[in-house]
Amino acid sequence: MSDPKSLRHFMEEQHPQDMHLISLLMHLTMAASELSVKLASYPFGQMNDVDCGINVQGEMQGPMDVFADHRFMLHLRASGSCCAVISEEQPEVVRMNEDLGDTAGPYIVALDPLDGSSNVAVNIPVGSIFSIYTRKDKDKMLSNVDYLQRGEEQVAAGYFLYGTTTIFVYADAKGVDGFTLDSLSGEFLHTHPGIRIPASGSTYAVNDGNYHLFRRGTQNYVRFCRQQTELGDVPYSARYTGSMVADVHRLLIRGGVFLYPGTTTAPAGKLRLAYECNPMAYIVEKAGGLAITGTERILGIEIKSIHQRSPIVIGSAQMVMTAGHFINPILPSLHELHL
Ligand code: AHM
Ligand code: MG
Repeated sequence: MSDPKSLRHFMEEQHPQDMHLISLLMHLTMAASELSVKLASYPFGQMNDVDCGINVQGEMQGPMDVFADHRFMLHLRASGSCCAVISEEQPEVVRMNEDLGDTAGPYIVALDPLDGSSNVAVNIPVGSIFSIYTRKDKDKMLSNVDYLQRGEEQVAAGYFLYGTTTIFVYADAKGVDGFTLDSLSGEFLHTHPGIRIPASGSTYAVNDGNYHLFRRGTQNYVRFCRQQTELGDVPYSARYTGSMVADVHRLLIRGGVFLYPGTTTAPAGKLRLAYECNPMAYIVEKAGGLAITGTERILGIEIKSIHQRSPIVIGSAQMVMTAGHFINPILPSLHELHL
């Protein structure tokens, strides 16, 4: 078997005309490599919940959140390919060169620099998630028309998973591919070509502690997952890490479903549309899966604000449809959802 090709080689073959996209990805991977080194040497037992401030969602920022946001911002600026960034850690859109009339690059990036960061202190995998959009009109000043694009308008999306190895999963119109960081060469190598999600799986991931806050349909689905068959088998195992990237990566490779539903106290759930739900939905759908709110397809949602939240059910298409029918008995068919 020949040696796996590098990410740069892969991108130059796939998108030979798009130097901006290649530059953007190379800079995103540089930030992720730095983050993986920093995470691996993070002082054991030191809490990431040393208070560094509160972000716009009212959540505490730890040192690693701040570091991750800083490194991604720095590299996105250096790429020269990105005119604006939406980050979980920034209250407003960051325009890369507003003073010069927003001339930096054609792409807009939505970013969760360090997802699941409360897991850092207990050595559980965390991740980074991003979406890439094209600005609508390079001759006009940037505006909400550029920032608030529906998920189906993404040109690419990806995540980095800092686990036993650092993995990069990248999706665009051509499909979904996985790359593993080779710590000797510092390169991301093409180790998972053409990822396709299994149509079904044997795990479900949900924060069961919220069960009593779920609506009736969601509770019924969770009970369905827990129940025994007539033969006494238990068809599903529960798997939930508190890091969406780790949970979604598992289901992308092995099949399964992940839910972060709305609750009676938080009807829109917890996860943010722009930089958590939309990129994950894009990746999973490009791999043959599905992502819905419970009532509609995530990628079709009209987005009204950059930090908007959305409920999500994502994973193997059959399992998502089953969950969807518990949550909303009149859910359209798979075919209609994709229209
Ligand atoms: P974060 O971006 O502040 O880290 O929050 C997102 C994370 C997801 O990775 C994960 O699925 C979810 O929050 C877990 O939330 P909970 O602890 O409520 O189950
Ligand atoms: Mg997050």
